[in-house]
Amino acid sequence: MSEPIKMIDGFPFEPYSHDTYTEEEMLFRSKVFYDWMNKRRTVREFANKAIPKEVIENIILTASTAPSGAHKQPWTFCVVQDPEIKAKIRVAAEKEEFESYSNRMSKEWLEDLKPFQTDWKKPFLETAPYLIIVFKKAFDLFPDGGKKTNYYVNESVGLACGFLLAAIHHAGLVALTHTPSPMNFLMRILQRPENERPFLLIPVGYAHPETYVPKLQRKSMASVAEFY
Ligand code: IYR
Repeated sequence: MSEPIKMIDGFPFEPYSHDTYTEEEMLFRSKVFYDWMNKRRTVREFANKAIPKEVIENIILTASTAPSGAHKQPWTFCVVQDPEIKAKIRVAAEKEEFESYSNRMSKEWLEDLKPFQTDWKKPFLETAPYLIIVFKKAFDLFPDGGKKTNYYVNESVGLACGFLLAAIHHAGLVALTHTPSPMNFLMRILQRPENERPFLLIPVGYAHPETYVPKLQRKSMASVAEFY
């Protein structure tokens, strides 16, 4: 049966329905979801184990359900599985990261990163079975060469990345939100069009079986929220 469409000012609208819950169910569901999301951690060591491509596709479809300015969905998710391209990305990223850790980052910044024990070496760019490189589209490009500006691009792509990380966690996989800086080399290696800029590089895979993550404390309710 087709959806009853209502035209408003010449534009089609469809009925919206969604699941609702009793207060008791909401309390339970919100707590279970929080406990489960609270288990997500950034992981830097990956098992060299394959993942079906369809899982990655579902994760990307989930990310692409994020809200965006005027529903322009100003993002491209580039999925790299090819070992040769991964190797190229690693070489270029390590070159920039070596420079950043040696000269570009402040003493305070390096001090703040010590608990995470990061450095310029990025082996995960080759061990993770997939690299998802998220590009933001400042404007849309049309085949006739026309351009149209997008809106709230950083907010939109940031939201999509949040959805992406939640979907990765939901699939039982792990990810790293990696920001080699500067990351223009990704445009060159992946030959992206002129309207795209790299936003985040997200290796995805299974966690290495002997993974340790920094012991972190998340901020309390009182320090992250104000109720008026
Ligand atoms: N981009 C560098 C440095 C780095 C910066 C921050 I802020 C982090 O939270 C982690 C790393 C790197 O990826 O190593």
